Amino acid sequence: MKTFDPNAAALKDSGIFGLPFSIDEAELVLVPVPWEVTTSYGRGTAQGPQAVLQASKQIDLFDLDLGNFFEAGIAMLDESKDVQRWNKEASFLAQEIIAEGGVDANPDLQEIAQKVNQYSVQLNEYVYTQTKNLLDQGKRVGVLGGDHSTPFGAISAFLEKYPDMGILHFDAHADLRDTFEGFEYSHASIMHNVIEKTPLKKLVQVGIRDFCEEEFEYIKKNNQRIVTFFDARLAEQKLNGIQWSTLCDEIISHLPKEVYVSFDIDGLDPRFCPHTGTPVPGGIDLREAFYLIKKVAESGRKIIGFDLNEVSPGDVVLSEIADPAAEWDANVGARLLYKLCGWTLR
Ligand SMILES: [Mn+2]
Repeated sequence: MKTFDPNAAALKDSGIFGLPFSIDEAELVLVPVPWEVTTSYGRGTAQGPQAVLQASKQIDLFDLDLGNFFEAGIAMLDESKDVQRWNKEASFLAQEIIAEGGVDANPDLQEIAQKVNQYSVQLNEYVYTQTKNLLDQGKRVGVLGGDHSTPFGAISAFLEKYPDMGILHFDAHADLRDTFEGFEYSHASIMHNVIEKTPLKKLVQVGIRDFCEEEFEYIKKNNQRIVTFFDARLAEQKLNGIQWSTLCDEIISHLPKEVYVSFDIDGLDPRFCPHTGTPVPGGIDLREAFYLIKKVAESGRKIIGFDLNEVSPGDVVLSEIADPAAEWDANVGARLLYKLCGWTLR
């Protein structure tokens, strides 16, 4: 740290954001999860952590709101070779089901889906164990996906330490499907699994604009635990002259004192994430997202941790990431990741 110059260009062998911290030295540790077994549309988000790591080195560290918060130490674990292998094996199995549009009543496909589910359970245990170990050491933790199924184990671990926490969920999708295409741990079911399998008391969703009627009914049925700010309604209110600041206050009023942020990058306007797996027109602006997160912190609530997922450089090999079109998603993702680290370390 003594020889580290935050104003200089990042060194080649530096860590995330060009920082020099070891895991031991870092107050905040990122857990990369290169996983996209159940993604059904565009692929590439398993390469998200590596692409974000590369893009993160060009970020200027000084932050107008938070100053030199990086000095607390931020580091990212190495990607697990096991997770990389499970992702390959399970993706191969899952593709057969995805190509058929789901398992339906086909017993052969049901058997394959069971195998994929077992891989997902292993993945969840891995993320849970990593997160719990780090939280037990007193560290702050962020998960970097991978698809949106990746943080389930992390959310479970956070809930053990912070049983009264709520989740602020940015997304284009409600992610409340009860198994999707036969996959119990689909990226499209993350919040359904959180509601059904954990004691989470409050889920506050923002930017939602792609959901089925079953999910809409599920939100109504669980209205004590789920509050959804649909993108269409937020956009309408803005068009009627209601300020984003006022809307943020309303969103925040539903959150408890401790807030975990689950950020699916496709919650943003797709111009910020054109290669994400399931982009949807509309959505919130990056500045609006930053402002909402800042207001959460300034409301006296504590951001205790986060995940950032569905950042994708597109279905390219990493050596081609120099392609500016493919680099853009990781560039935005790295900046969003840095802000999330900053408000968590505050
Ligand atoms: Mn999602």
